[in-house]
Amino acid sequence: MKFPRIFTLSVLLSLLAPAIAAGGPGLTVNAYGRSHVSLNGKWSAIPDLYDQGRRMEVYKNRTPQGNTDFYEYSFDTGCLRLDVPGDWNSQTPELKYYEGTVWYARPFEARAIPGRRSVLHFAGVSYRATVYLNGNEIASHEGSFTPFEVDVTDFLSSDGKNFLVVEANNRRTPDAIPAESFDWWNYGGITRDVLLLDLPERHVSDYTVRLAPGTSDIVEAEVVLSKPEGGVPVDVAIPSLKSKVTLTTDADGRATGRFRAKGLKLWAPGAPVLYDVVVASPADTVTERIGFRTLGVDGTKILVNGRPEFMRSISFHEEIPQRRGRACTMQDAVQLVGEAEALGVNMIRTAHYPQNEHIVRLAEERGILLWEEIPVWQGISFTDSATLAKAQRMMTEMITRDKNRCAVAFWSVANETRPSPERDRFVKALIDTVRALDSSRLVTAAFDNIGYDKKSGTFTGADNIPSLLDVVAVNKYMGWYAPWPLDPEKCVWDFASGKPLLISEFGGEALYGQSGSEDIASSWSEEYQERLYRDNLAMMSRIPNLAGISPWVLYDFRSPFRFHPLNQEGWNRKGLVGDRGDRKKAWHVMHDFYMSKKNGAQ
Ligand code: GCB
Repeated sequence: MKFPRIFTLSVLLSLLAPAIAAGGPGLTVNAYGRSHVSLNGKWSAIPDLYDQGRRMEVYKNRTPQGNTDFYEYSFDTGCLRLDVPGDWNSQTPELKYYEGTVWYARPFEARAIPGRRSVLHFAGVSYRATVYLNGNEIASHEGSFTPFEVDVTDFLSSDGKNFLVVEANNRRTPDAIPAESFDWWNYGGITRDVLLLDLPERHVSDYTVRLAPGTSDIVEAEVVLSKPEGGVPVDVAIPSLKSKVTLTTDADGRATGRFRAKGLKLWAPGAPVLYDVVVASPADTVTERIGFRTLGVDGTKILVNGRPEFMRSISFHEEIPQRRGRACTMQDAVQLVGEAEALGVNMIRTAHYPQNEHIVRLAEERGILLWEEIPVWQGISFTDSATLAKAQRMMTEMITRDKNRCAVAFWSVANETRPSPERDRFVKALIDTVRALDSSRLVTAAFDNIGYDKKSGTFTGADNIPSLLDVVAVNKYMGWYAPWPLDPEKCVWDFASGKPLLISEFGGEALYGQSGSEDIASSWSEEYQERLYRDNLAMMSRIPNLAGISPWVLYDFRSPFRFHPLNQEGWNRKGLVGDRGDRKKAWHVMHDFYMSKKNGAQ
């Protein structure tokens, strides 16, 4: 829910209590495609270790008026300045390990314009955000990796001079998602773009445009207007194909329909085709590049456009290792997606959370499929109904943001969660949420409770969730966390049989440039990692329902509990590429394997 877009003054005054900004219908779909000004750039910042800023009302940004007046803060003189988008950890040494509150502030110019709405769009703030405009608390949001918005039209000052404050807090808590411990850096701050959208009062707030099930040139569209108003004509068109339909809204301001797009070429991995799709109501026109493809499962195969596609995947975190900071710009996306592409992938697992839209859109432009997930990572509070509601909201925000991205093939609901009645209930509820929101994609989850069963002589595991999924994924660290119980060439797998199985993680650590024995894990050598890759690929070739592979991980990444003083120094070294961008020996093993798969090897 966000602020209703029309306020009378009295309603406004009674609503000076904060709104909870959330996703779902409250998000403007395709925010980057709307008329907007960027509020990126240098922001003033005050770290607030003891959380005293609220008591001191720093968000009011007062300046002393008389001789006896003083305030113990200022966003002006000598204030810390931080780049937005950007994490605070990498911008100043004092904040490298900081977990707490930082007050961000900046002025901007904007006036309310009759007939238009001004909407603040935050692409991502880590982890909790409270937003204040001109001294009023106007919104709050929890979750680092999904966007939120607030309509600020009625809060803009009449002289056009506005002061925006964001209280960002990244303290880890047991009820959060992810919870208190996770294997990546807890970057804090306004880590993604901030946009001020300029929308017509009656605008197109949401649309879904995709292929109708079972067809290859029938496009189905659902459009929602910002006001519940019936009888409004809405056009959906693909001008380059000269195809168009005019729909009419129902009383809720919603219109649905289909049209034939003759000559439509499908988007496919490695052969991306995107069309300018125009959605127009009498008051608003929005254009977005959209691709069309079909997805399905046939037994143990994953089908894209009706053809089996083996997933040659890689995972990465939203991190630029060389900068020791969060990836946040299109240039960063070019680096990450480009390095994935060089490996020969047709899919990226964006681990372990929805990554920024630059990454998602670039992957789609380059013809790379995507797996997206929310950070339900290991130790979530499965017994807490508020945590479940949070996960469902994050899922809704992610799907709302990316439902028109044909590159997204998989929504993943959980990573390495251990079976229990509470966990089963939680994950099942999330699966139901995903299916209710989007029936057009494959639902998956990654499991690590698979082991070698001596009695049956197979790798197997018991879990209630896989039967609810379209595609089952397994993280398995043979040769690293688990010793080989038998020769890799002799391993037999029996898990999720009859369904497509992805190995969604495997790997081991190596320090770039370190040579040592290929037989000794504690050599942390490139040779050991290289051998581990060869052994794992040999094992995987014997998994009957294998539908794809996603090694862990593209780049070494920062993780506070990777303590080894010589080999890790705060880095998880499972990267195929080191923290300075050097490709390790195992990179070549994977690259050769993907090239041979690409060229048709079974
Ligand atoms: C996993 C997790 C991943 C970790 C990885 C590791 O299973 O899913 O987030 O980073 O193992 O390196 O241990």
